[in-house]
Amino acid sequence: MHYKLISKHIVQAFICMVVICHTACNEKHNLTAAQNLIISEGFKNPLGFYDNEPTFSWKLPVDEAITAQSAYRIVVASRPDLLPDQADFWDSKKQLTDQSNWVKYQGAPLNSRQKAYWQIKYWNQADQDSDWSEIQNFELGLLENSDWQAKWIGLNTAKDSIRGRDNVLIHKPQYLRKQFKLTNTISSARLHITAKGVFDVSVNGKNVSTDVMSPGFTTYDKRIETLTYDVTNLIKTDQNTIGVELASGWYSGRLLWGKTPWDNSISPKILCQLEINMKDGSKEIIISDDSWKGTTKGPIQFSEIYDGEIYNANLEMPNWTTNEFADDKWHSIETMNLDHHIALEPKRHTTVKEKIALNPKEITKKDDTVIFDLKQNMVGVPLVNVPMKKGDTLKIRFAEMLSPEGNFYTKNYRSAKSTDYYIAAKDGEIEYMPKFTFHGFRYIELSGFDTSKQPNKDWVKGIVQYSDFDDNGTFTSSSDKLNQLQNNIVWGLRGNFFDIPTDCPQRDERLGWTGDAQVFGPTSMFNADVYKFWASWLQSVQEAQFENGGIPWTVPDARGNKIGSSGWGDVCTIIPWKIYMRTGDKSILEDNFEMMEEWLKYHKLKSKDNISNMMSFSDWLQPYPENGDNRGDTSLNLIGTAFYAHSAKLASKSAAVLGRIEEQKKYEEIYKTVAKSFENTFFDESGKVKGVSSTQTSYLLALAFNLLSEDKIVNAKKYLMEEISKADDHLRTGFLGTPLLSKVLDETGEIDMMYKLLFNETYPSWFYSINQGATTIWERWNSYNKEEGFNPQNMNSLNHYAYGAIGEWMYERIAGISPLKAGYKVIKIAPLPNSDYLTNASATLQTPFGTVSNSWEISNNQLKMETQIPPNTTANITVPKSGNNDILINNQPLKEIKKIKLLSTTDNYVEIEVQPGTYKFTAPYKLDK
Ligand code: RAM
Repeated sequence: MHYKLISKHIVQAFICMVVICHTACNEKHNLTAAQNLIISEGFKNPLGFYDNEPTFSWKLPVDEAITAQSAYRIVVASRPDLLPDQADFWDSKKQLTDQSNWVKYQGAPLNSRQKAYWQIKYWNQADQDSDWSEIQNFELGLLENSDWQAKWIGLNTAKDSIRGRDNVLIHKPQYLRKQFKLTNTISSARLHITAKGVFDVSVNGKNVSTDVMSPGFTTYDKRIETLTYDVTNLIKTDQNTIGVELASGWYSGRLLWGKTPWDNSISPKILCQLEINMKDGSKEIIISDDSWKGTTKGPIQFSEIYDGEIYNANLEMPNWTTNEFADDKWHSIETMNLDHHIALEPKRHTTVKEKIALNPKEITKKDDTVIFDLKQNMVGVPLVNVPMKKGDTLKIRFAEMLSPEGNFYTKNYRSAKSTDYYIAAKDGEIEYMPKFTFHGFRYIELSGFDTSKQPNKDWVKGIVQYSDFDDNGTFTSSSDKLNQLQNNIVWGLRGNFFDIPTDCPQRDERLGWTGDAQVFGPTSMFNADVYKFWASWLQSVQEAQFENGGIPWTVPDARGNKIGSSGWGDVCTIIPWKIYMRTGDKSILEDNFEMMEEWLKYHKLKSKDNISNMMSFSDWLQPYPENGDNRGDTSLNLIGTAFYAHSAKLASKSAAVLGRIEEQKKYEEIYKTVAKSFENTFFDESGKVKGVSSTQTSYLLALAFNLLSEDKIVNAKKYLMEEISKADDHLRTGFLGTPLLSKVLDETGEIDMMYKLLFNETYPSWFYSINQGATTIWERWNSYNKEEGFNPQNMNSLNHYAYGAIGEWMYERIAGISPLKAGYKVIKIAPLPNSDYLTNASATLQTPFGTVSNSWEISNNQLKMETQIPPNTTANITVPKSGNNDILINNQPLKEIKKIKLLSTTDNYVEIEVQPGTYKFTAPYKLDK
């Protein structure tokens, strides 16, 4: 009986299994759908998109069954229900290729306002297909000036404005509004808007977006960016009101030098076009025209980028962006036609947003003022919630640092007043956040609050604002100071990616200095998803280029002197090339190739017999300059000639990628000729600098840019080491030399020296500023020290990202992740551990194919390393080790693993080629000391 029961159960279970297997085995299982779908330089479902020929990219899921892609199919349609099989815009059909990024749209032409839906599927290495991805979309903005019926409108604030510092007109911020009635039922509504100035727009009392300081800072004489918002839910069938706040921003505000190619004396203006589709198929359009009204008698009485904001709550106009407001006392506005030579184009990258909120960590009361310490230097605005008495003025000051005596250090703001004021209309707690200004600060000082109340930390927050991109990588190690350096690099990035890459965010400057961008750009690409940010700014660089090929010092150009600087203008070859290497997207080279060629003409123009005499800021802020000059000791001619050759080399490499054989040859020839002249002019037979000062940077340029013949290289390396030794094993490099140090010392095998320089605690070094309390990268190696206080020069920014350029080496060589082929199609994992300084380090990086990570740890004479390689790539991994013992991979001796290809091995490392997956290595490893 008992047996019978058991066997009955067995039989039942067996039948069940057969049934399950029958259904399951007959059901075809697709691979998991592709993920992280983006278009062009990293946009997810954008609205008001700029590009009607976008590219498509996706990532394959991490799954053992998926090592590579063998084919894809992309479908694009005008309606989601047409996907996948009736795609009316484009069906790529099954394409046999492993390309999973930057696939160009090749369908029907797409026009302004068009919304398109798309999805993809892929086939893996075994030709198994995946599910279709989720449906994505993009909607184009207004691509042509002719799409605009609106006019530029605004009050003539120039008329009654006062002239401020630098004789600049200080325009009063203005408030513009328009009321209108709709009678039909609304299906969808889009608000297209921009400004000559900066704006904030509301519809029926609701803020349309959380964007900050839109439309941002472009070459306004060539291009003004426009924004598109979905306002379907804000518009009603009946009365509606649009209200726009408008201030000078960068357009007609005070910019250092102020000699802009656009007319910065005009009163700020907006351009606004509300397009409404009705359910019955009809359309209505509301435009900015002479029917709008305006006033300057609103609460924001003053707003300026450098100087701050004045907000008078007594002048608040309740409900002014709603229908419940009478604007009969408001003025009629002026209109201006569109300028045909200035392109109106949808914004090419993401707007600035409020990204992080920092709470004060410490609070100090001094008489009737109180100082809040956020413990982090940052960029953005304060959000204050403070008790006040009616009629009192709250004064909000900022500082990046306090003097050792606890005093506010504002000298480095130079003429930027960087102060906000709030005038209270009643007793009680006020809430205020300035709108059209931003500040660089760690400390906030308040005065003018209700002193009967006890200040507390909740009174303020630091609202961190920067262009809205995501983080892209992480780096961490066993050294607290190195981690602090990483933190400072990241915060330098957050602080200076405010719509454009700026040199500094706090003083009367905040400009798109091209040299700084060239130096820091490569590192930024590890820490943040900034492809679109750079692509957009590079477009501005193209637009700002002079007719003779020169590139202004800052982009947009605020100087107007038509002079280019070597090492600065070379941003136009260096950044596109670096972006190409990190992304594998050829279009960045295509888009910028002509600019590179023009810039090379300028190099030629500024050279005689291939030796450059171009103006240059040179090795800016090199420490201990012999002549006391900010430009350091390295010869301007040597620098210019080195960059001439280097830019020619990069143009040649770019041409090769683009399949432009003629140009490739042409620029390779220029590189060779200029390099020869460089070598003959500046280096003697032994490879020693001749005729000009011998500096670390002279050798670094020669070696990093490969400008010497083989026989001289060995000696030049020796002389470089002598220079370093003369400097007591310290760096003596400024903006141009510093990013090359790690590259050259690495290639020369002087890893120990590079670690030494990086871990030096004394001036000049990265840790020096950290030892003095830095929470961001400083402009100078010695902007401040605890004994002597602040550097006496007033050009002394405490948030200047240039020296953060070391971050690239930290990711690539300390943690060990770099691209062997453009876009990380082939990944190189090759960390350089040095147990004198570190026992572990790790990094993760979002590459176009997915997450790559590497972490290593040394303990008990073993090195353990864990590496993650995403699908559709391969990797060459160098595992460091000591001695001739074998390494273990996932606990198995390497020899026994057939799937892994051994490339080379010595007593110091094993180099293998691997497929996607996660690998754990264990290697014998003797400590360095
Ligand atoms: C300073 C800027 C910038 C640098 C130029 C040469 O004014 O801050 O960092 O590139 O000078």
